[in-house]
Amino acid sequence: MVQIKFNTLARHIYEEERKYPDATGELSDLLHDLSLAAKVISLEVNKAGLVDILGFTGDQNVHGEQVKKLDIYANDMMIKAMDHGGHLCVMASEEDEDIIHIPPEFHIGKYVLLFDPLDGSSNIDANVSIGTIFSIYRRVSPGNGPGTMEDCTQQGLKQIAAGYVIYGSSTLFVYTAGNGVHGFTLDPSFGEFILSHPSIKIPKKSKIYSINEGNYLYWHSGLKKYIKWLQEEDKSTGRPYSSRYIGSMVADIHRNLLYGGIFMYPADSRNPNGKLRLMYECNPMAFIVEQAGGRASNGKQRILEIQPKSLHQRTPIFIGSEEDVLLVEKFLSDYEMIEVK
Ligand code: P6P
Repeated sequence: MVQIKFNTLARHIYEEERKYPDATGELSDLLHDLSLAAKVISLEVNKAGLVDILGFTGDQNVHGEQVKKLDIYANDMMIKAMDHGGHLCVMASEEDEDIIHIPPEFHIGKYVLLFDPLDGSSNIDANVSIGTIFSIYRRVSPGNGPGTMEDCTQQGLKQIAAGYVIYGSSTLFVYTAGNGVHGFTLDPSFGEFILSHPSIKIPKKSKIYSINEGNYLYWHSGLKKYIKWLQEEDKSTGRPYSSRYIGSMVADIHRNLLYGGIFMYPADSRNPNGKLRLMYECNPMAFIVEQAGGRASNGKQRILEIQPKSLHQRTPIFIGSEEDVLLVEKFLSDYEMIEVK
């Protein structure tokens, strides 16, 4: 059993910062502010069953989806926690159609924050693990004024940090700043995130696949063949694989990150670009999984290389253990990607 040195998220972030002589400490402050937002959201998520915060608000988000009260709370908390730190020039959220400007009374910084405040929220009432996903870029628009949509629609390759918080049996903060993937478990007794998963590495090959098989009829023929191949018996390739699908992207990918696995949300005949969002779901998860030694593509192209066309655009995603993603790409070799408008 490897002895993990006792370390807090705050100390880990600053230790990482000191490895870069020209670091200004701004990214460290950003990550620290995000961990604060995570603690506050975790508090509400973990008592949601007690407080009358469950149930629909009756409102709809920008995608016409019913919004749960916790979605709004998490979104508001992220914005309130992040808008005055002086490190951001602009933010964007799954819950807001347009970009979110920094209030004029606060200092404008050089970073950009994109986030899905509460991914998997349709599972809230069932007490299934849900999560916050975040992605950090440097601004590319000129000057020191408010950030722009151009700042919020950069290629995933340009991310300088990304992470997620999973609110489950415990609250875990997992992040990468380009130097490996590290996980921290919240100790609620004294409100600190403690290093619990140093340098996470995803197994190169797995025995787990995650996909909503209810959409089987609408899949490309190559994907149907791949899933049937996974279900055949062949001990030499570890088949049949186990099917594990929670319906909460953060929870499914987190399990696969630790145990190995491939998570798939493909395009299909009803949804030509899939369901999941490129900028604040797929790009950050792709950065994390690649940093852990895995692979993430849309079936044809590396997720991080996709040139975004719009803030809320969707993309098919195949993400996880490298050998598994490479193999599904082979089954999809004759699949024609639908151009994102
Ligand atoms: P489906 C949750 O609503 C979510 O955005 C992701 O967290 C999850 O992976 C996916 O949608 C589940 O979608 O269509 O399988 O219910």
